[in-house]
Amino acid sequence: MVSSLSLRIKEKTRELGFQKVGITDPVFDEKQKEELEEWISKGHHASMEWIVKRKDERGNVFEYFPEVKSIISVGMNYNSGFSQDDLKSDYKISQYAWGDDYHDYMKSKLFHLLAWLKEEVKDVKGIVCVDTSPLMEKPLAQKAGLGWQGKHTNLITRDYGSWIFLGAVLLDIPLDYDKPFMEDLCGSCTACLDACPTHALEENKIDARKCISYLSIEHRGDFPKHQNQLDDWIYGCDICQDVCPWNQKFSVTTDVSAFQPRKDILEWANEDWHQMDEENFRQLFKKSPVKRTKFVGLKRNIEQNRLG
Ligand code: B12
Ligand code: SF4
Ligand code: SF4
Repeated sequence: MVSSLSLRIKEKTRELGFQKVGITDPVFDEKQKEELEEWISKGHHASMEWIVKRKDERGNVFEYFPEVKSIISVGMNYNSGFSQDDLKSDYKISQYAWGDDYHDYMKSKLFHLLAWLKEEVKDVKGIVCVDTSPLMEKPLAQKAGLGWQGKHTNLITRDYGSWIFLGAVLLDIPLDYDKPFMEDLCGSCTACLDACPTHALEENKIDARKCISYLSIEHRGDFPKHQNQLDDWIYGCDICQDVCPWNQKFSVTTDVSAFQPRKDILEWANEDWHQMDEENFRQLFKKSPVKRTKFVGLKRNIEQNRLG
Protein backbone atom coordinates (compact mmCIF):
# COMPACT_ATOMS: atom_id res chain seq x y z
CA MET A 1 0.00 0.00 0.00
CA VAL A 2 1.28 3.47 -0.86
CA SER A 3 2.10 5.38 2.33
CA SER A 4 0.47 8.67 2.98
CA LEU A 5 3.92 10.31 3.24
CA SER A 6 4.81 9.39 -0.36
CA LEU A 7 1.46 10.74 -1.52
CA ARG A 8 1.85 13.92 0.47
CA ILE A 9 5.35 14.47 -0.91
CA LYS A 10 3.96 14.28 -4.42
CA GLU A 11 1.09 16.59 -3.56
CA LYS A 12 3.50 19.14 -2.06
CA THR A 13 5.84 18.87 -5.06
CA ARG A 14 2.97 19.61 -7.46
CA GLU A 15 1.79 22.44 -5.23
CA LEU A 16 5.28 23.96 -5.56
CA GLY A 17 4.84 24.11 -9.33
CA PHE A 18 6.38 20.87 -10.67
CA GLN A 19 4.23 19.15 -13.28
CA LYS A 20 6.02 15.83 -13.06
CA VAL A 21 7.08 13.90 -9.97
CA GLY A 22 8.02 10.30 -9.31
CA ILE A 23 9.86 8.41 -6.60
CA THR A 24 12.47 5.75 -7.24
CA ASP A 25 14.86 3.56 -5.28
CA PRO A 26 18.52 4.47 -5.86
CA VAL A 27 19.75 1.09 -7.13
CA PHE A 28 20.67 1.49 -10.79
CA ASP A 29 21.27 -0.99 -13.52
CA GLU A 30 25.06 -1.42 -13.99
CA LYS A 31 24.33 -0.65 -17.66
CA GLN A 32 23.97 3.09 -16.97
CA LYS A 33 27.43 3.21 -15.49
CA GLU A 34 28.85 1.21 -18.39
CA GLU A 35 27.18 3.50 -20.95
CA LEU A 36 28.65 6.53 -19.18
CA GLU A 37 32.12 4.99 -19.14
CA GLU A 38 31.88 4.03 -22.81
CA TRP A 39 30.74 7.56 -23.67
CA ILE A 40 33.76 9.00 -21.89
CA SER A 41 36.20 6.45 -23.33
CA LYS A 42 35.14 7.44 -26.86
CA GLY A 43 35.85 11.07 -26.02
CA HIS A 44 32.19 11.98 -26.55
CA HIS A 45 32.24 14.19 -23.45
CA ALA A 46 34.53 16.61 -25.36
CA SER A 47 36.28 18.97 -22.92
CA MET A 48 33.79 18.45 -20.07
CA GLU A 49 36.39 17.10 -17.65
CA TRP A 50 34.04 17.78 -14.73
CA ILE A 51 32.12 14.70 -15.91
CA VAL A 52 35.24 12.53 -15.89
CA LYS A 53 36.34 13.79 -12.45
CA ARG A 54 33.13 12.67 -10.77
CA LYS A 55 32.18 9.76 -13.02
CA ASP A 56 32.07 7.23 -10.18
CA GLU A 57 29.47 9.30 -8.35
CA ARG A 58 27.52 10.00 -11.56
CA GLY A 59 27.44 6.30 -12.35
CA ASN A 60 26.46 5.21 -8.84
CA VAL A 61 24.47 7.46 -6.55
CA PHE A 62 25.71 5.60 -3.43
CA GLU A 63 29.18 7.00 -4.15
CA TYR A 64 27.69 10.48 -3.94
CA PHE A 65 25.33 10.01 -0.98
CA PRO A 66 25.95 6.67 0.77
CA GLU A 67 22.86 6.93 3.00
CA VAL A 68 20.47 7.41 0.05
CA LYS A 69 17.31 5.27 0.17
CA SER A 70 14.89 7.17 -2.08
CA ILE A 71 15.07 9.70 -4.90
CA ILE A 72 12.31 12.15 -5.75
CA SER A 73 12.63 12.99 -9.44
CA VAL A 74 10.90 16.14 -10.68
CA GLY A 75 10.18 17.83 -13.99
CA MET A 76 9.16 21.43 -14.69
CA ASN A 77 7.61 22.61 -17.95
CA TYR A 78 9.52 25.53 -19.51
CA ASN A 79 7.80 25.84 -22.89
CA SER A 80 7.15 29.57 -23.19
CA GLY A 81 4.75 29.31 -26.12
CA PHE A 82 7.14 31.36 -28.33
CA SER A 83 9.23 29.93 -31.15
CA GLN A 84 12.58 30.85 -32.72
CA ASP A 85 10.57 32.63 -35.46
CA ASP A 86 9.42 35.16 -32.84
CA LEU A 87 13.00 36.41 -32.42
CA LYS A 88 13.58 39.46 -34.62
CA SER A 89 17.21 38.61 -35.23
CA ASP A 90 18.50 35.77 -37.44
CA TYR A 91 20.44 34.56 -34.41
CA LYS A 92 18.90 31.86 -32.28
CA ILE A 93 19.07 31.24 -28.55
CA SER A 94 17.87 28.04 -27.00
CA GLN A 95 14.43 28.40 -25.42
CA TYR A 96 15.73 27.17 -22.06
CA ALA A 97 17.81 30.35 -21.79
CA TRP A 98 15.17 32.95 -22.73
CA GLY A 99 14.20 33.73 -19.14
CA ASP A 100 15.60 33.34 -15.64
CA ASP A 101 18.10 30.66 -14.68
CA TYR A 102 16.21 27.42 -14.01
CA HIS A 103 18.91 26.21 -11.61
CA ASP A 104 18.09 28.96 -9.13
CA TYR A 105 14.35 28.83 -9.73
CA MET A 106 14.01 25.06 -9.28
CA LYS A 107 16.51 24.77 -6.46
CA SER A 108 14.64 27.28 -4.32
CA LYS A 109 11.44 25.24 -4.81
CA LEU A 110 13.22 21.98 -3.97
CA PHE A 111 14.81 23.48 -0.84
CA HIS A 112 11.31 24.48 0.17
CA LEU A 113 10.16 20.89 -0.35
CA LEU A 114 13.04 19.60 1.77
CA ALA A 115 12.32 22.11 4.55
CA TRP A 116 8.66 21.01 4.55
CA LEU A 117 9.73 17.36 4.70
CA LYS A 118 12.02 18.08 7.66
CA GLU A 119 8.96 19.25 9.55
CA GLU A 120 7.13 16.02 8.67
CA VAL A 121 10.01 13.60 9.35
CA LYS A 122 12.42 14.39 12.15
CA ASP A 123 16.13 14.21 11.22
CA VAL A 124 15.61 13.36 7.55
CA LYS A 125 18.71 14.06 5.48
CA GLY A 126 18.46 15.17 1.87
CA ILE A 127 20.39 16.66 -1.06
CA VAL A 128 18.80 18.95 -3.65
CA CYS A 129 20.09 18.45 -7.19
CA VAL A 130 19.42 20.48 -10.33
CA ASP A 131 21.69 19.76 -13.27
CA THR A 132 25.07 20.43 -11.64
CA SER A 133 25.22 17.51 -9.16
CA PRO A 134 27.02 14.32 -10.28
CA LEU A 135 23.78 12.52 -11.13
CA MET A 136 22.36 11.14 -14.36
CA GLU A 137 19.05 12.91 -14.20
CA LYS A 138 17.52 11.47 -17.39
CA PRO A 139 17.83 7.72 -16.67
CA LEU A 140 16.84 8.52 -13.10
CA ALA A 141 13.66 10.30 -14.25
CA GLN A 142 12.85 7.33 -16.49
CA LYS A 143 13.28 4.98 -13.53
CA ALA A 144 10.91 7.19 -11.51
CA GLY A 145 8.31 6.89 -14.29
CA LEU A 146 8.41 10.43 -15.73
CA GLY A 147 9.02 9.50 -19.36
CA TRP A 148 11.55 7.95 -21.73
CA GLN A 149 14.89 8.98 -23.23
CA GLY A 150 14.21 9.83 -26.86
CA LYS A 151 16.64 9.17 -29.69
CA HIS A 152 17.97 12.72 -29.17
CA THR A 153 18.80 11.53 -25.59
CA ASN A 154 16.53 14.04 -23.82
CA LEU A 155 13.75 12.83 -21.55
CA ILE A 156 10.32 13.09 -23.18
CA THR A 157 7.06 13.05 -21.27
CA ARG A 158 3.73 12.05 -22.79
CA ASP A 159 2.01 15.17 -21.54
CA TYR A 160 4.62 17.96 -21.99
CA GLY A 161 7.05 16.63 -24.58
CA SER A 162 10.72 17.28 -23.75
CA TRP A 163 10.45 20.96 -22.77
CA ILE A 164 10.93 20.05 -19.15
CA PHE A 165 13.80 20.71 -16.80
CA LEU A 166 14.77 17.89 -14.48
CA GLY A 167 15.82 17.90 -10.85
CA ALA A 168 15.92 15.55 -7.87
CA VAL A 169 15.99 15.29 -4.09
CA LEU A 170 18.03 12.44 -2.62
CA LEU A 171 16.73 11.23 0.75
CA ASP A 172 17.93 8.88 3.47
CA ILE A 173 14.42 7.51 4.18
CA PRO A 174 12.56 4.71 2.39
CA LEU A 175 9.41 5.68 0.45
CA ASP A 176 7.06 3.97 -2.00
CA TYR A 177 8.61 3.61 -5.42
CA ASP A 178 6.94 4.25 -8.76
CA LYS A 179 7.20 1.92 -11.72
CA PRO A 180 9.81 2.85 -14.34
CA PHE A 181 8.59 4.17 -17.69
CA MET A 182 9.04 1.10 -19.87
CA GLU A 183 7.74 2.20 -23.27
CA ASP A 184 9.90 3.64 -26.03
CA LEU A 185 7.46 5.96 -27.77
CA CYS A 186 9.90 7.11 -30.46
CA GLY A 187 8.86 4.15 -32.61
CA SER A 188 10.26 4.35 -36.13
CA CYS A 189 10.62 8.15 -36.06
CA THR A 190 14.10 9.53 -36.82
CA ALA A 191 13.24 13.24 -37.17
CA CYS A 192 15.83 14.41 -34.63
CA LEU A 193 18.63 12.28 -36.09
CA ASP A 194 17.83 13.54 -39.60
CA ALA A 195 17.56 17.19 -38.56
CA CYS A 196 20.75 17.51 -36.52
CA PRO A 197 22.93 19.68 -38.81
CA THR A 198 26.23 18.44 -37.40
CA HIS A 199 25.38 14.71 -37.18
CA ALA A 200 26.01 14.70 -33.44
CA LEU A 201 23.35 12.04 -32.81
CA GLU A 202 23.21 8.33 -33.22
CA GLU A 203 20.11 6.57 -31.84
CA ASN A 204 20.03 7.44 -28.10
CA LYS A 205 23.64 8.63 -28.12
CA ILE A 206 25.31 11.97 -28.55
CA ASP A 207 28.82 12.99 -29.49
CA ALA A 208 29.11 16.27 -27.61
CA ARG A 209 32.15 17.30 -29.66
CA LYS A 210 29.82 17.81 -32.63
CA CYS A 211 26.84 19.25 -30.76
CA ILE A 212 26.13 22.97 -31.24
CA SER A 213 24.83 23.16 -27.68
CA TYR A 214 28.18 21.94 -26.37
CA LEU A 215 30.20 24.13 -28.73
CA SER A 216 28.27 27.31 -27.98
CA ILE A 217 27.93 26.84 -24.20
CA GLU A 218 30.61 24.55 -22.81
CA HIS A 219 33.53 24.86 -25.20
CA ARG A 220 36.12 27.44 -24.17
CA GLY A 221 38.41 29.35 -26.52
CA ASP A 222 38.48 29.27 -30.31
CA PHE A 223 36.60 26.58 -32.20
CA PRO A 224 38.50 23.73 -33.84
CA LYS A 225 38.45 24.37 -37.63
CA HIS A 226 36.48 21.20 -38.40
CA GLN A 227 33.95 21.89 -35.60
CA ASN A 228 32.83 25.45 -35.95
CA GLN A 229 29.39 25.10 -37.51
CA LEU A 230 26.84 26.92 -35.36
CA ASP A 231 24.03 27.40 -37.92
CA ASP A 232 23.01 30.83 -36.48
CA TRP A 233 22.79 29.53 -32.91
CA ILE A 234 24.53 31.86 -30.47
CA TYR A 235 23.60 30.00 -27.28
CA GLY A 236 22.52 26.33 -27.13
CA CYS A 237 20.56 24.55 -29.85
CA ASP A 238 16.96 23.31 -29.96
CA ILE A 239 16.79 21.73 -33.41
CA CYS A 240 16.43 18.11 -32.28
CA GLN A 241 13.66 19.12 -29.88
CA ASP A 242 11.89 21.54 -32.25
CA VAL A 243 11.38 18.79 -34.85
CA CYS A 244 10.19 16.17 -32.37
CA PRO A 245 6.53 15.23 -32.92
CA TRP A 246 6.02 14.92 -29.16
CA ASN A 247 6.89 18.61 -28.78
CA GLN A 248 4.94 19.65 -31.85
CA LYS A 249 1.77 17.84 -30.73
CA PHE A 250 1.81 17.74 -26.96
CA SER A 251 3.74 20.69 -25.57
CA VAL A 252 1.83 22.95 -23.21
CA THR A 253 2.62 26.60 -22.43
CA THR A 254 4.15 27.04 -18.99
CA ASP A 255 2.58 29.31 -16.41
CA VAL A 256 6.02 30.20 -14.97
CA SER A 257 6.54 33.85 -15.89
CA ALA A 258 10.26 33.54 -15.04
CA PHE A 259 10.72 31.34 -18.15
CA GLN A 260 9.14 33.83 -20.56
CA PRO A 261 11.56 35.43 -23.04
CA ARG A 262 13.14 38.71 -22.01
CA LYS A 263 12.01 41.63 -24.16
CA ASP A 264 15.45 42.31 -25.68
CA ILE A 265 15.90 38.66 -26.64
CA LEU A 266 12.75 38.97 -28.74
CA GLU A 267 13.46 42.44 -30.05
CA TRP A 268 17.18 42.73 -30.71
CA ALA A 269 18.10 42.77 -34.41
CA ASN A 270 21.38 41.36 -35.79
CA GLU A 271 22.98 44.79 -35.45
CA ASP A 272 22.16 44.96 -31.74
CA TRP A 273 23.88 41.62 -31.17
CA HIS A 274 26.92 42.78 -33.18
CA GLN A 275 27.17 45.94 -31.09
CA MET A 276 26.55 44.29 -27.71
CA ASP A 277 29.16 45.40 -25.17
CA GLU A 278 29.98 43.98 -21.77
CA GLU A 279 27.57 46.30 -19.97
CA ASN A 280 24.67 45.33 -22.30
CA PHE A 281 25.54 41.67 -21.69
CA ARG A 282 25.58 42.15 -17.94
CA GLN A 283 22.17 43.86 -17.93
CA LEU A 284 20.43 41.57 -20.39
CA PHE A 285 21.66 38.31 -18.88
CA LYS A 286 21.49 39.08 -15.18
CA LYS A 287 20.18 35.92 -13.46
CA SER A 288 20.03 34.16 -16.84
CA PRO A 289 21.66 30.83 -17.80
CA VAL A 290 23.52 32.69 -20.57
CA LYS A 291 25.93 34.01 -17.92
CA ARG A 292 27.67 30.64 -18.28
CA THR A 293 29.43 31.60 -21.52
CA LYS A 294 30.45 34.97 -20.09
CA PHE A 295 30.57 38.00 -22.40
CA VAL A 296 33.60 36.68 -24.25
CA GLY A 297 31.91 33.36 -25.09
CA LEU A 298 28.69 34.88 -26.42
CA LYS A 299 30.66 37.44 -28.44
CA ARG A 300 32.74 34.59 -29.91
CA ASN A 301 29.56 32.75 -30.95
CA ILE A 302 28.09 35.87 -32.58
CA GLU A 303 31.31 36.53 -34.46
CA GLN A 304 31.54 32.89 -35.58
CA ASN A 305 28.04 33.13 -37.07
CA ARG A 306 28.68 36.54 -38.59
CA LEU A 307 31.99 35.77 -40.22
CA GLY A 308 32.19 31.97 -40.24
C1 B12 B 1 26.48 16.92 -19.92
C2 B12 B 1 25.13 17.52 -20.29
C3 B12 B 1 25.00 18.05 -21.57
C4 B12 B 1 26.05 17.83 -22.67
C5 B12 B 1 25.91 16.37 -23.18
C6 B12 B 1 24.45 16.01 -23.54
C7 B12 B 1 24.03 14.60 -23.15
N1 B12 B 1 23.05 14.09 -23.89
O1 B12 B 1 24.55 14.01 -22.22
C8 B12 B 1 25.66 18.93 -23.70
C9 B12 B 1 26.45 20.20 -23.41
C10 B12 B 1 25.84 18.56 -25.18
C11 B12 B 1 24.20 19.16 -23.32
C12 B12 B 1 23.27 19.69 -24.21
C13 B12 B 1 21.94 19.88 -23.89
N2 B12 B 1 21.37 19.77 -22.67
CO1 B12 B 1 22.26 18.99 -21.13
N3 B12 B 1 22.95 18.13 -19.60
C14 B12 B 1 24.07 17.53 -19.36
C15 B12 B 1 24.06 16.95 -17.94
C16 B12 B 1 24.80 17.92 -17.01
C17 B12 B 1 24.66 15.55 -17.79
C18 B12 B 1 24.13 14.53 -18.82
C19 B12 B 1 24.90 13.23 -18.78
O2 B12 B 1 24.99 12.59 -17.75
N4 B12 B 1 25.45 12.82 -19.92
C20 B12 B 1 26.20 11.61 -20.04
C21 B12 B 1 25.62 10.74 -21.12
C22 B12 B 1 26.38 9.40 -21.15
O3 B12 B 1 24.29 10.52 -20.79
P1 B12 B 1 23.09 10.33 -21.82
O4 B12 B 1 23.17 11.24 -22.97
O5 B12 B 1 21.85 10.43 -21.00
O6 B12 B 1 23.42 8.86 -22.32
C23 B12 B 1 22.60 7.77 -22.08
C24 B12 B 1 22.06 7.20 -23.33
O7 B12 B 1 23.06 7.28 -24.32
C25 B12 B 1 21.77 5.82 -22.88
N5 B12 B 1 21.75 4.85 -23.94
C26 B12 B 1 22.79 4.32 -24.57
N6 B12 B 1 22.36 3.43 -25.48
C27 B12 B 1 21.02 3.42 -25.40
C28 B12 B 1 20.08 2.71 -26.10
C29 B12 B 1 18.73 2.91 -25.81
C30 B12 B 1 17.72 2.15 -26.57
C31 B12 B 1 18.34 3.82 -24.80
C32 B12 B 1 16.91 4.07 -24.47
C33 B12 B 1 19.32 4.55 -24.08
C34 B12 B 1 20.63 4.33 -24.41
O8 B12 B 1 22.76 5.45 -21.94
C35 B12 B 1 23.42 6.61 -21.52
C36 B12 B 1 23.45 6.55 -20.01
O9 B12 B 1 22.13 6.51 -19.51
C37 B12 B 1 22.51 16.91 -17.64
C38 B12 B 1 22.13 17.14 -16.18
C39 B12 B 1 22.34 15.91 -15.35
N7 B12 B 1 22.92 16.06 -14.20
O10 B12 B 1 21.97 14.80 -15.76
C40 B12 B 1 21.97 18.07 -18.55
C41 B12 B 1 20.60 17.85 -19.21
C42 B12 B 1 20.59 16.47 -19.80
N8 B12 B 1 20.62 18.82 -20.29
C43 B12 B 1 19.47 19.34 -20.54
C44 B12 B 1 19.20 20.21 -21.63
C45 B12 B 1 17.90 21.01 -21.57
C46 B12 B 1 20.10 20.30 -22.69
C47 B12 B 1 19.86 20.97 -24.06
C48 B12 B 1 18.45 20.78 -24.61
C49 B12 B 1 20.20 22.48 -23.94
C50 B12 B 1 20.09 23.25 -25.24
N9 B12 B 1 18.89 23.52 -25.74
O11 B12 B 1 21.08 23.63 -25.81
C51 B12 B 1 20.93 20.28 -24.95
C52 B12 B 1 20.37 19.00 -25.61
C53 B12 B 1 21.36 18.30 -26.49
C54 B12 B 1 21.03 16.80 -26.63
N10 B12 B 1 20.48 16.40 -27.76
O12 B12 B 1 21.27 16.05 -25.67
C55 B12 B 1 18.40 18.82 -19.59
C56 B12 B 1 17.52 17.80 -20.33
C57 B12 B 1 16.07 17.80 -19.85
C58 B12 B 1 15.33 16.65 -20.47
N11 B12 B 1 14.04 16.84 -20.69
O13 B12 B 1 15.88 15.63 -20.75
C59 B12 B 1 19.28 18.21 -18.42
C60 B12 B 1 18.69 17.00 -17.74
C61 B12 B 1 19.49 19.36 -17.42
C62 B12 B 1 18.28 19.57 -16.50
N12 B12 B 1 18.48 19.50 -15.22
O14 B12 B 1 17.17 19.79 -16.93
N13 B12 B 1 23.92 18.74 -22.06
S1 SF4 C 1 21.27 20.18 -29.84
FE1 SF4 C 1 21.51 20.67 -32.04
S2 SF4 C 1 23.60 20.03 -32.58
FE2 SF4 C 1 23.10 19.10 -30.57
S3 SF4 C 1 22.28 17.07 -31.06
FE3 SF4 C 1 20.50 18.45 -31.00
S4 SF4 C 1 20.24 19.18 -33.13
FE4 SF4 C 1 22.29 18.27 -32.97
S1 SF4 D 1 12.19 13.30 -33.00
FE1 SF4 D 1 11.32 11.24 -33.16
S2 SF4 D 1 13.08 9.88 -32.75
FE2 SF4 D 1 13.67 11.91 -32.04
S3 SF4 D 1 13.14 11.93 -29.90
FE3 SF4 D 1 11.36 12.77 -30.99
S4 SF4 D 1 10.03 10.98 -31.35
FE4 SF4 D 1 12.06 10.20 -30.79
